Amino acid sequence: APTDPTTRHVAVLAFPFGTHAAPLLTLVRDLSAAAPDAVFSFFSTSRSNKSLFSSSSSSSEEEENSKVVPYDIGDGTRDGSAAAPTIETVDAFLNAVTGNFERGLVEAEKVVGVKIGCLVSDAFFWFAGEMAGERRIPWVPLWTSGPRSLLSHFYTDHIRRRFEDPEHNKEDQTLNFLPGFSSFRVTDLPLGIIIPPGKSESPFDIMLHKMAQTLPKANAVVINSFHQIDSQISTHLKTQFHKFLNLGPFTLTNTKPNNEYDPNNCLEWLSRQNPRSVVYISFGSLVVPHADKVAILVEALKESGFSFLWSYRGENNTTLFEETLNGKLVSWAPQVEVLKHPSVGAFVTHCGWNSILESIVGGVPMICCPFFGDQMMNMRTIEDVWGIGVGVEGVASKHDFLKALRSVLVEEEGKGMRERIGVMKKLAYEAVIVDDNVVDGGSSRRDFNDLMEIITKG
Ligand code: U2F
Repeated sequence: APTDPTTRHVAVLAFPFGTHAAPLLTLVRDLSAAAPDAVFSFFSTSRSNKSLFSSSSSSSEEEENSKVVPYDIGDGTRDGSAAAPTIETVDAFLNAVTGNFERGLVEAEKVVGVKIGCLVSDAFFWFAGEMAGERRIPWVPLWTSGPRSLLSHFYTDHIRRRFEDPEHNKEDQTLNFLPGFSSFRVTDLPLGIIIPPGKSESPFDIMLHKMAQTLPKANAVVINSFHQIDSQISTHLKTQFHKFLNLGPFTLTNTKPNNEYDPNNCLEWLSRQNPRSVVYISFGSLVVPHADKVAILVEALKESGFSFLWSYRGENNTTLFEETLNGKLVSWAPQVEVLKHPSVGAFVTHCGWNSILESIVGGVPMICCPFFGDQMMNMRTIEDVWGIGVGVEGVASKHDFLKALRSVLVEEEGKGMRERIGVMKKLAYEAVIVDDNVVDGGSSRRDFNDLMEIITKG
């Protein structure tokens, strides 16, 4: 079928590490489906593009007609071979990235033959705001974590001033001066907001700090979330930015099916387990838990008798997982579907934002083991604000894990968590309703239409 003639060109700048580029691509595909006359030039590293564009479930014909076109840009290493992200590979990428993106935009304009009219980027890329400013086109940054961590980054300067005051520091470690944060403490803040005494800001910290200062200039700050998940925080952010648009959960708005790639037959295995009897374990795409932590969790699982499905990244230490354990160890699981499966009763997670949303959509309470970044704050939100999980922090013992497993899967507490997460699940589904009788559908649909106005104006 002939495709619509291209009259608009949107450039998209992805952060190629962790689960950042995938939700950005989901958003861009949804935008593309709604704007058939636009071409979206999608910039990421070749490693990131390869995994994103090959794992898509589209047919080759669809791919051919697709108006989302990947462009590879250098990752800051000489041969483009940066492996697993470390502080060094991320810094090398950041050092090279602005020049690489600039050259990429010029190339894409030549290829498409239409000037870029809008810049969509990962929110980390504050400099995309400047690039858009120079071109006098709209800038739309996507924040890939939750609204609370965004709000705390936004107040970086304010928070630093507070905690630099030695009196305040001594007596009061709470964040009660931020709206909706009275039960949060300074130790819950995402990394990079407070710089420990004697240390200086890393390139990553500087990027986050500049992001906080630049986001108010964006035409709209968008997020993979829904307003009702934390309406007080969302409402406050709406007063700070030109527009703050909740567009998710993306696993529900997605115009393409979610990744159901299941090479290890996890879903079939789950279908042979009892309802709500399985513990699903995953620490996301970056975290490799220390072998001691793995051993402790294995011990707790053994003693508890619960069966488990573990998407395992780490040393190949299968001797830990003896045959006596009723569990399945895989290198990849179709997580979105796993969390919707009735056999799954608890999710042991590092508290990455995508995992949290997927757990809410599945209605599965969480056992939280945060490692870095926004994960401490996400854990505190799950435990204290939403009451849909329990935290197992720091140097956890077998006893701590056992207690957490029992509280979610056996005790009365778990029942309350399931009820509360059930309410959130319902709100998530309501946010994405498309109802022909209701003019704009649910809140995330309305916000999406708002975003379309910005994209198609450019
Ligand atoms: C960084 O998070 P991660 O990439 O480590 O973790 P998540 O945000 O939880 O995303 C993991 C995604 O990978 C999918 C899973 C999630 O969508 O469904 N997945 C899967 O499908 N199968 C598997 O076997 C394992 C994973 C960062 F570390 C966090 O702190 C941030 O919150 C996050 C978002 O900015 O990015």
